[in-house]
This record gives sequence, structure tokens and C-alpha cells, in this order.
Amino acid sequence: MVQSLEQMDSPCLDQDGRLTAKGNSLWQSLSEDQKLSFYHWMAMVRHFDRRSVILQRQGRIGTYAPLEGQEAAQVGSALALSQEDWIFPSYREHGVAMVAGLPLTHILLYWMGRVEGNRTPKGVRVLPPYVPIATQLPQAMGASWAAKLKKEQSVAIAYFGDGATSEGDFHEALNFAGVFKLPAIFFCQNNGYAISVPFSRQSAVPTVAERAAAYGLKGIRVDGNDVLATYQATREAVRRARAGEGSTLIEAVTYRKGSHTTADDATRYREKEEVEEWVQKKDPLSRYERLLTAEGLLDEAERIAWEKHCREHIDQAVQEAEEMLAPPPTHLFDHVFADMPVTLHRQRNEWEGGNEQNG
Ligand SMILES: Cc1ncc(C[n+]2csc(CCOP(=O)(O)OP(=O)(O)O)c2C)c(N)n1
Ligand SMILES: [Mg+2]
Repeated sequence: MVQSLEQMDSPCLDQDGRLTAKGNSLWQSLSEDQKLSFYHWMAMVRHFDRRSVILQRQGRIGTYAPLEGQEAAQVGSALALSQEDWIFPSYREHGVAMVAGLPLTHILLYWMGRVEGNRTPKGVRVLPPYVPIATQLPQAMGASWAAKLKKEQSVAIAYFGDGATSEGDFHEALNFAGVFKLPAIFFCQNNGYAISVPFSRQSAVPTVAERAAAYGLKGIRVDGNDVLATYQATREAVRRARAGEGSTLIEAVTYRKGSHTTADDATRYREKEEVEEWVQKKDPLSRYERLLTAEGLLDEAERIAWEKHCREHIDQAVQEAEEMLAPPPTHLFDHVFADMPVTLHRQRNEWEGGNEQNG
């Protein structure tokens, strides 16, 4: 199913990377560093993502959820946030997490199944990835409500996919945000599919954004492959939240180029023509590269130098993650139950006893 680009808020960049009138006024307000940072982060995220798929194929990390194609939605929105804001991600938001300050080593440790990958470093307000769909939404409302009660300026943003809109948690969270007028943002990356199920089987209305009205929220639908548009929409949602104007539901229309995870085969449920259209004509990174090149902010030598930097930075993170001591096998028993059931206790004791005898 090809995503309709109709009813979209007007873009900042056309498909060839040229600024629209709206894009032009945003562009004038950005510093050169800001303009470059959209590119630097999108390229870093893409390199990290491709490298992670390779690491999974080599058996060096576990099942991985690729995000290639969704870089503009993630980087644009994350760059509109501040260090004080709380981020509640799903399992596909490594791009958001990186921009928000989570070290690459940390992200890799999560995908290696290490408990350390779930312990967010101090000062970084990114929660660990939420795998049970939509469970992060009510929790984000808790953080948002707490901020409101404490009269803090922080905003809570929940990231989720189109499939998550079929969960009760989505509706409960939006209702709560509307009734309590919370400083929250719902950021839906509508990539057209919940694993193999197309959006048309998730919703009888054609967009996610229009659902906002039913809960008294503002809804906006943007081209998720236009990094300037996702930045601007999120910046405005942050402004509204901090000003006490309530929550915004942003629907960023995008596409994942690859499979749902490294355990999935998307060729079984997506048409080749549809994939090619998005991969070849709507790539968010090359669209923005074209703009920077036309504006004289990026040339081939700089692009190659940045790619080299990305590779080195990622190599270093991989090395650090792989050099960490292996966890003791008893970790398998820990961190699941507050009070471990007797059967697991027995297994843990058996393992320890057996291990001592072997040793
Ligand atoms: C509560 C729950 N039900 C089912 C699943 C299995 N599951 C994992 S990912 C996924 C699809 C989610 O699709 P979407 O919200 O569009 O996010 P995307 O993967 O496209 O980023 C499902 C159904 C789950 N993780 N949690
Ligand atoms: Mg989806």
C-alpha cells in the first residue's frame, strides 16, 4: 500500500530537495551549524543502522529493528527537543536516542541483550526501548502530568508506529492528554505497516492525525521524509506544550526501506514497485544532501570526510561494546521477577551447584 501524501501540511522541501516558500522562511532562521546538524545526524544514523544489520548477520548482535528510510522523521523531531524533555521510544528509535545523547555503545549493548543497554546514563532522558506496542504512551503521560504538577518546563514525547494506534493504550493516552491538557507530544511514524499489516487494516479513516480532534488535541500530518518539516512541526508542538496550550499528535508519513526486523522478510508482503518508489525517489538523506549541496554547504570531499568520521565513531562503539566482559549466566535469572518463583530458584541453584562441580 503506497502512503497517500494528500492532506499533508505543506512541505519545507520538495522531492528534489528544493526549499518551498515555507521552507525558505525556516531556513533563514537557522544557523549554519543547525543546517549541517540535520545532515550530520541523518548520515550517522544511517551508517549506524547499516552497520547494525551487518553485525546481526555476523551473529555479533541479536535480532535488530532497522530504521533506514525514517531518518528525517527521527532526527528532525529529536533536534527540536531539549535536554530536559523526556523521550519514550519504541524499539525503532535509535536515531532519536542518539540525537538525545545516548552513546552508540549503549544502543549496541541493548541489541546484544545486555542489561547495561537498559540503564540510561545520568542526564539523558531517553527511556529504554518499549517493545510491547503502545505501552510507552500512558507512561509518557505520567511523566508529562508530573512535569505539569511540578510546574517544570519539560515536555514528554512518545514515539510510536501506525500499528500502535490500534492499541487501547493509544486512545487512553490521547484522552488523558486532552482532559488534563498535558505538555506532551505524540509522534507517530506512519511507515505504512505494522509488520505485514498495512495501515488500511489498522484504521477506517485515512490518517492518524485526524484522530487528534476526537480527544481535543491538535493533529498535524507532515511528510516524514522532509527533515525540515518534521523539525518545524515538533518545534511548534514543543512551543505549544511549554506555553500550556496542550498536546499535539504529529503523524510523520514515512517508510521503512527494509524489513520489520532482521527476522522478517518484507518482500513477502510489499510490492517491489512500492519499495522502489520510496527507496529511489523519496530518500530523506539524499533529498537533504541535495539542498545542502545547492546551498554551497556540502561538497563531495566534505561528504566523504563525514562518512569516514561516522565509520570511525561506530567502529569505536562496536569495539567498546564487544570488549565488555561477558555477563555471568545468572543474569538469565535476574531482573525479571521482583520475587523469584521457587522453580527458578531451584534452576539457579542447580546451575550454580553444577558449575562449581565442573569448576
Ligand atoms: C502488545 C503487543 N502486541 C503485539 C506485538 C508484536 N509486534 C511487534 S512489532 C509490531 C508491529 C508494530 O507496528 P507499528 O506500530 O506500525 O511500528 P513499526 O514496527 O512499523 O515501527 C507488532 C504487532 C507487540 N510487540 N506488542
Ligand atoms: Mg508501522
